[in-house]
Amino acid sequence: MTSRLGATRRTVLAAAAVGPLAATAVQAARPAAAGAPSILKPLPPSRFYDYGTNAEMRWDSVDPRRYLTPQADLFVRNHTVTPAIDPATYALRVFGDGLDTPRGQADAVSLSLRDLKDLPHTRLTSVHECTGNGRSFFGSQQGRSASGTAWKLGSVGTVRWEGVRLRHVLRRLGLSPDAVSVMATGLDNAYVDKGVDYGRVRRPFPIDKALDDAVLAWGANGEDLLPDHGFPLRLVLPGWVGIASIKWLGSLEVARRELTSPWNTTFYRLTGGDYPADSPALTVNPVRSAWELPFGATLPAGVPQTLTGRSWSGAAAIREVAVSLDGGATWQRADLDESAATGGALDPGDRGFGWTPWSVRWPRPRAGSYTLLARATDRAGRTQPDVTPYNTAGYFFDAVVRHPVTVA
Ligand SMILES: Nc1nc2c(c(=O)[nH]1)N[C@H]1C(S)=C(S)[C@@H](COP(=O)(O)O)O[C@H]1N2
Ligand SMILES: [Mo]
Repeated sequence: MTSRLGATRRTVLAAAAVGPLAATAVQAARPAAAGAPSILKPLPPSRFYDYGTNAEMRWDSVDPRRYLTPQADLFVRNHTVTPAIDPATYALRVFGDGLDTPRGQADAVSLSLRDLKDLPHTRLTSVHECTGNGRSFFGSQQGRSASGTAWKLGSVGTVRWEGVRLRHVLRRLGLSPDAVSVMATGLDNAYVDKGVDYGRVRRPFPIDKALDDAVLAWGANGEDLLPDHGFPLRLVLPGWVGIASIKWLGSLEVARRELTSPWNTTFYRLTGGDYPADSPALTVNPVRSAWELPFGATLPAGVPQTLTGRSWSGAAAIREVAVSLDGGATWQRADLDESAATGGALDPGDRGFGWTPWSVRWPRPRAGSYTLLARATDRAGRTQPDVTPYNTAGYFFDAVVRHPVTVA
């Protein structure tokens, strides 16, 4: 251990010493050709809804026996286009007055993938989810549509990330006790919307999160990250809104003052509806549930069924899932597969948590139309409501979703 840490220290110090030099060699992502697809991986219609720059996992394509979401099936949310980044010349730049030796952008410490992989490795399983997951139900279930990608419930997955704890990196570089805020910036193109150039996708987060469970991840489920999911390195802020987990991580600024970007001052806040004019930037994801069935699925009459689904929360593991097969007239407890969520699928030392698979028996379904409901409660005591208060951007739809099926 000491020799490894010793080597690491030398590497990082060497990197720091050549900071300005290395910084000039930092690869900007290769700009994508005009008309290039935003998403590079295949999006077969049997497994995805394709929205152009975004793609949603179909819950009816989820294999109930598989706990983690394969990268090939994971939703994609791109503000612009997946960039091509050469891992050999890639470097993460770290700067700011929150380092104990303050550094400007021009003399940022430059860390190669090798430098990062020489630090202690960590694995952490977490639910990865877009803030707008479920947005379409504001319109279809509550009669008031919100603007933005009309996700059903599939902009979510559970991933076992591999990387290094951000706290190891910051401690190794030397962190000022006065540091309060970290800004993560991606290497993808600047985000331009309705003629406004917002610059590169970036979002600040508190130093407490950085020192708690933030991970700089180069791997997912035992593979390198796919280009669409942030290759060669992304930030992961477990349990937080997807936008917090910046892909293609280019730089981290560590500061002694609160940093801001449009992604925490303008976007990703609850506004409109009954919300006050100002509300805090969104952080921890709410509780949600999905059935592993198509909407409008047809089930055979008289044949005993085992229906499956999953529930998840950004704050804690799931404690209980109540399900109704008759539109809410009667409720029962689903059988939770907690071994998968809290033990079985995880390595020792993995402090994270993923979603909780569950199942319910339907012994003798009779012909007719039915509405399936699932309402989860997490171990932090949060329960899915019947109605989610409206907000203009359609974030955090966490109400119980009415899932229609036909038995015939
Ligand atoms: N650099 C960068 N990071 C980003 C984004 C982006 O467009 N650019 N999208 C964010 C959003 S809104 C979400 S929900 C997640 C999606 O991650 P995924 O595409 O790997 O599923 O990445 C976040 N990180
Ligand atoms: Mo998102």
